[in-house]
Amino acid sequence: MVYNFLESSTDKKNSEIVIVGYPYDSTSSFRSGSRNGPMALRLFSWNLETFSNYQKEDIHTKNYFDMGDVELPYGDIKRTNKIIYENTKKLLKNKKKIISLGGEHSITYPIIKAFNQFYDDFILIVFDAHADLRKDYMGVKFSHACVIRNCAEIIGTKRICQLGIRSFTSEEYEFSKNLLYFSEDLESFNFDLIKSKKIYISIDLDLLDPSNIPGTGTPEAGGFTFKEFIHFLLKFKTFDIVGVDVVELSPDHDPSGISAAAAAKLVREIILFL
Ligand SMILES: [Mn+2]
Repeated sequence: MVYNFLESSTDKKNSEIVIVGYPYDSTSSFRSGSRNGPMALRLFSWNLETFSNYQKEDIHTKNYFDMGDVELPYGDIKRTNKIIYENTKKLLKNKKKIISLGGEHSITYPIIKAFNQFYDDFILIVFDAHADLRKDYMGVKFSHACVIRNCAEIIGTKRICQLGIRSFTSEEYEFSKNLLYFSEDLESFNFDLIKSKKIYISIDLDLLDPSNIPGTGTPEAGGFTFKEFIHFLLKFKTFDIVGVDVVELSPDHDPSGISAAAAAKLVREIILFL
């Protein structure tokens, strides 16, 4: 078994980028398994070149350290939120750029809470098939189905852009009208909305079509290809990206491994634009 992301540095202190796994999947509304996401992603990263065919750069031009997975108490979302929040704060205090690996999407809430203490006006860009704007899911406020609504409580609706969203309730649709941006597609995004802003990017892998990434907890038909998404994502390269998370990889639902392979390739590209 491989325990770190592709050829990552062993020097945490001098690494500008830290990769961290949060293997949490206790509020998954359909099928669980994303607790195994970070390790599967790491394993498949070793199948990649360190040189990016898209950006024509080698990730060894960056210093990136993989601190492994943080141990979390399954079943206790409040305690989990606290641990993720404290860990994120500690990394930010040490001036690290963070790539957080899920686990389910609920991990984004404590991360955003911590980021908001360090960067007061960053924009949250969310790529997802689902709006995740419910007030609660069967009475559970910190469910992964509510994560962006919870983020809005911290940073406000006008600092959130949601792209690629193709699954929501009528209430979520109404609420989405308060956001800075909300769209089912990618290409019509107006980059002027986020001009000169710091950016945090949250990527729920079910944004992609289930034919490209079948290994997610809540697959949703009608998504993007890996190629479409990566080319769009790279348009953010000129922005000041302060942090990224990649969530909802559920490798046990995809014995072929193509989901973990795609997720790993995505993280390689993210290292280069941080
Ligand atoms: Mn989703």
